[in-house]
Amino acid sequence: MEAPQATALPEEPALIPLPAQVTWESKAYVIPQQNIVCYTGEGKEASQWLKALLLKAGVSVATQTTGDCGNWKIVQDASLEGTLGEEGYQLSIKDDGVLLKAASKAGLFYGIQTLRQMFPPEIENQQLESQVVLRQTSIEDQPEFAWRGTMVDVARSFFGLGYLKRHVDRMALYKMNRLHLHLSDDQGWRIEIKGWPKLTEVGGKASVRRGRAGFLTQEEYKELQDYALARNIIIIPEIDMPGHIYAALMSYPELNCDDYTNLTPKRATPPEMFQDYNVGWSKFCLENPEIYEFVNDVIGEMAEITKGPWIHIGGDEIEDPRYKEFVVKADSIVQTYGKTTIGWEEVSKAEVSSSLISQRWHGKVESVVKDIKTIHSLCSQLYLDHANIPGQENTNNWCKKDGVSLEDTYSFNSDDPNVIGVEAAVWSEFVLSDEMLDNRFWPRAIAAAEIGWTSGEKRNYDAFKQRLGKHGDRLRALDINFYRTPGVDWGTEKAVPGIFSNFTPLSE
Ligand code: TNX
Repeated sequence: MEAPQATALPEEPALIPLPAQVTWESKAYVIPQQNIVCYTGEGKEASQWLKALLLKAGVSVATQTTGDCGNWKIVQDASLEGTLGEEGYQLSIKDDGVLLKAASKAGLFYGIQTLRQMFPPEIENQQLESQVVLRQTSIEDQPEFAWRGTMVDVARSFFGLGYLKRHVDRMALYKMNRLHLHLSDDQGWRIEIKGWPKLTEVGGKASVRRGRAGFLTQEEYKELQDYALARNIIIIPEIDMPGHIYAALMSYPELNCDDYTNLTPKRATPPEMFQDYNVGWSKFCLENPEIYEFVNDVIGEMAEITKGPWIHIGGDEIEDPRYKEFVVKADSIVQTYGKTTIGWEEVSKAEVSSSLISQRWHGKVESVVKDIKTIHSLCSQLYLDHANIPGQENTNNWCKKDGVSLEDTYSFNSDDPNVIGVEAAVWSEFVLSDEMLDNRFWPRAIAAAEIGWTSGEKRNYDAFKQRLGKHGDRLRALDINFYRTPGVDWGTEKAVPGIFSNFTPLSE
């Protein structure tokens, strides 16, 4: 018989993504009133994240750098990369406290996100009043894939700095690390380009029907990027070219051919806005060499303000005899600015550089470049603009008529060594408010986070649903208007004041 415990044993926390290895002990660790956090190496930021978490638990915390001293120890040691990888961590909770180790700041950050999920969900929006009791454990964890992303289409309907920062926070909780912003399309232009100011003066005022217009200034973009980097998330800017470009063609009519022969059919002509949903009808005047000045300037400015190594050039859904020539040139311009190109899978029809990363969305293109690296965004699993359940209003359904279910997202499996990871995309033709975007991403983005992090043999959909349900209170505390997937026990609903206040239903 076990000795009676002074403190009730907390149940095993429902961690998402599921760690590579975890052992739960039948013992508790009660967080004391006085805490000391010690850190080594580059552990300073981690110690600050941890301090913030502990302060919300209502206890007092001091941080110090001198090694092996407190009840919370954070160890950053680059030599752990061999065992833990770049983003992995080791976390142990024992009688004498908590030890977190990683090779990098990223690994430490993830160890802290794991701890965060062990705290009561109220920690997300209020100061705790009762003592926090953790379950003793030892965890060794690292991601399956380096690329665990989401994409937000801010072009059709705009989502600004405030929403994007919240989105970054939510991604970080689930250990996602890439945020791809679809910054331009036929319906709008969303990033300030100083050399071409009309892009935002004109294109920034446009949007899809009933959508929001607007744009990020370069200052806002940088602010978002720093906010994301502090949470181990790299921003990937996409300027979609040579098609999906009407917002630029509207702002600078000289980028069109004479008589607008590059617009076929002429769904709109400058200076008229395009507010519809059609794709594949606009492109640069590809025989006009001046378009390359534009491409060079825009990529140059984006490269200058982007800290991450990638620039996405789009490249989807366009037919033109000069398409391949364009893609090869755009790829080489990106490289001139010291960045690596990403493009939608169509770009791999051209002889692009071997460093280019192809983002697969329909999976039909056979790449001419051997062993091209790919991001898996297959629409049947990861296009979250599709319905959560059959018949959901205001969703796309061209890829899968019945929508993309939570299980569809979860069912990803790949043994292709060229796949570097996964990315869940929300296109915003019909996603016109923050609440609607929340509904499309969550909880399916959590399934995307787990397929990106946890290896295939450890995943089980039923077990995932069980853990996911236990996140209901946390998602509510975070004010996320998540879709209450049937078949998941989301716990008791609590009214969150004001949450639906600016919801505008779409029926006409
Ligand atoms: C295809 S995926 C598109 C987008 C649309 C989306 C709607 C891709 C590269 N292009 O322009 O918004 O379908 O699901």
